[in-house]
Amino acid sequence: MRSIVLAVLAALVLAGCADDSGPKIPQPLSPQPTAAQMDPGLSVQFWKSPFNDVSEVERYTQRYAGIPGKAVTMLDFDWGNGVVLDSALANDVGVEFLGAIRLDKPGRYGFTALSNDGVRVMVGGVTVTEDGEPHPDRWSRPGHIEVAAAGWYPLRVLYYEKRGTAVLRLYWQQPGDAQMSVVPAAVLARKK
Ligand SMILES: [Ca+2]
Repeated sequence: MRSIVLAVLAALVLAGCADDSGPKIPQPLSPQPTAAQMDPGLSVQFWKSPFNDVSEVERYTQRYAGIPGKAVTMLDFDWGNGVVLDSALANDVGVEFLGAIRLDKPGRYGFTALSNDGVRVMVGGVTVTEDGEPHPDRWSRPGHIEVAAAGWYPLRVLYYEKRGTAVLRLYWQQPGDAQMSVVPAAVLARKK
């Protein structure tokens, strides 16, 4: 079932009908970091609040200091009814994941997230996909970016869990890929 859904998503991205606002150009990290300047994974901060939209998480990140969590190697989580990461919270928790993603070749990249509840994914300053309202497990509307040069790009993912079950998985489709796949840990890192 999942492979069928992913194939449909891939077709949408390839057809370009998932995003009618034209190519979005992400900005790479400048200067580009060396491997020695990077640690694997993404940094994590939490906020406790009864969020009802991912834009409220955005507002919290700008107004209030978050609670630091343990870094994560990738975004591939199904917490069920349990606690989200090391927040000690199973409900009403917002999360900011910060770091960078390595895009190894120029071209068109598609992104989608399987989430429960809301999610926003930003690559190189571009909001590439978002599904902001509370919802059961579902994929966000796929979006794409046009990458001019290979390298490291800023990655920022906002997420919140309102109540019930919680899921977060980040998928991408690299240039030439036939379908979406989970973004691997090997291309995620953060500055030391
Ligand atoms: Ca939920």
